[in-house]
Amino acid sequence: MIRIRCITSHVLPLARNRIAQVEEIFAENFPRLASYACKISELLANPFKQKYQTVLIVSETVIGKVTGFVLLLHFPDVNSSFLDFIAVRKAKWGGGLGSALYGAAREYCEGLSSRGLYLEVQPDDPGLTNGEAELAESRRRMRFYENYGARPIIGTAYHTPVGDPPTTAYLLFDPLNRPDPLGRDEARNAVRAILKHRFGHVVDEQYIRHVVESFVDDPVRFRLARSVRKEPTRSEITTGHILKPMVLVTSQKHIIHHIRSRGYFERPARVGAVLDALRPLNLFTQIPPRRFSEKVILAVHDHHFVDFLKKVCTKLQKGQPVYPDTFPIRRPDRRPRDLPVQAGYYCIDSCTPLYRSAYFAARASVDVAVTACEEVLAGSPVAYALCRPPGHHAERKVYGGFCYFNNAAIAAHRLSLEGRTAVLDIDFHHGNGTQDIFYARPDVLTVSIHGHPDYSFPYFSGFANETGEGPGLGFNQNFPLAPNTGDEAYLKTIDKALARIARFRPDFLVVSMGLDVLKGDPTGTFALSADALRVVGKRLTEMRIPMLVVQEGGYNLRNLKRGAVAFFSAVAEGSSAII
Ligand code: Q9C
Ligand code: ZN
Repeated sequence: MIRIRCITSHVLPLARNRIAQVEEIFAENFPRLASYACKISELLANPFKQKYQTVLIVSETVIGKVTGFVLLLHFPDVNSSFLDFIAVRKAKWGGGLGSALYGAAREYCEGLSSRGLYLEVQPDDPGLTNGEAELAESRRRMRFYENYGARPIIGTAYHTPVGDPPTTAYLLFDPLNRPDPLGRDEARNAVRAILKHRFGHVVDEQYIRHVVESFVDDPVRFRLARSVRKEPTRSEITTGHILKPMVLVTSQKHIIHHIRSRGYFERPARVGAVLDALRPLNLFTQIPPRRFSEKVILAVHDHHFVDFLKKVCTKLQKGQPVYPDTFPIRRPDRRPRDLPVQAGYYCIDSCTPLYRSAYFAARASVDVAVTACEEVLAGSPVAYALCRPPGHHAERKVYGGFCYFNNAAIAAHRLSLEGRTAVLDIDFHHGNGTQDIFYARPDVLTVSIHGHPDYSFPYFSGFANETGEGPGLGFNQNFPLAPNTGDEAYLKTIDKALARIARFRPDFLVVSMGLDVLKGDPTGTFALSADALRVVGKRLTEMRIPMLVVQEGGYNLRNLKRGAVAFFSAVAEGSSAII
């Protein structure tokens, strides 16, 4: 099994590791161009410095050994792409790796609606090659590309030798399955851009003009395929391997967690509803969660609290609940000795009972969030942790509001070790847990938009004057909104919240996403339409920050479906801008 991923960062540890491996493969395949290899990192670092955007696509094994790569340049001004390098590890020739990589490159270009993919190939004509072996190799390559529908452009001077020593190349054009003929001016503009911006160091303006003006046929003429057995069909040439840039993580382990008491709206069917609605849209690569140690939880939660949840749940019989009984109102810091009595010490409400399953489900939910978080660190522009149970009401040493461990805060803390991190909480309810965990920290900005606590759970927090404390002062912002808030007022508030976040200049954005903001939620009082969530999704991508979306609430199944569809269709549309 191989995975194909786009490397879009140059700073994150995983990306750096992949780039280093690409440099090795580069040196192995193109020893004469070794100096170019070290430029890859720089090209990725400044994607808009050149007139083209550099995209590095790698194939890797499940343990992260890079087996091959494609370096792709996209020229937005002429909406055309250029295949700069494609190579695989020497030991890995054959086995379809080349096809998987080239297929991925094509898929990427198609995703950009590129007019076509240009590439240079060594001539496959006897007069222009040295010896039989080279000729055979050139023919093999040409056959490979012809099979995808790529053809050499003929009747131009593109192959005019250039460089020191002079080299000759045929220019191929892969129309990416588009049927319309390639117009002369389109081709001229693309070729000018490629020669000027990619090969400007070896060709001068006179050479460029000579080559560009040699394109006279309109439309451009192509050499007939010499070797194609049959026209490839779309299904044959898509690899099916490339990771969609948006990743979704979820698990089945939450299903055991099913509390049937009245008013407990947080039920297993919520996850299935979201998955059923998203599946046909095919927006995500779904990956299974990995198991993470308790350390990730202990980084944000009190160890006595974690121990309490683990011990009390593990000791329960199946079906036997622990409800908080007595609350330490007069002695808030006095932790009772008896484990079940500690529920009153750690829990903020009377509606979140503990069962045996709660701890196990909560751990699995954390695994989902942290797995998705690792994908963001690996360079995914968007990862969606479809968590259940939710987490944002869980404070450092508090559970409640259907939440046990704070999935979003655990992930945000993990991200904050690699870069500036902001959390935007758009669940209907105030994210008191996330606020509490980062309240004194200036390195993680927390912003929450929610039903005003005068009218809504959690009632005791979420007021506008809670702005952080100590070094964290100014790094928490609440936007409480009145009951019946509609699309217009809500979207204005989103803009304010995003302006605050933009001012913080985060490297990562965690979105605690609750679909209980939609009209008709049994726990919320807003009157939002799904279209509002579409706008929210779009605005978020316009921030151009890699984003981890963590599922929080949302209890009306129809709302969960249409809300997720609206939000993620908009995010998918904008995700290519995130890098
Ligand atoms: N019996 C989330 O959306 N309602 N939690 C309390 C009192 C609690 C919602 C009702 C609503 C919690 C993650
Ligand atoms: Zn909620």
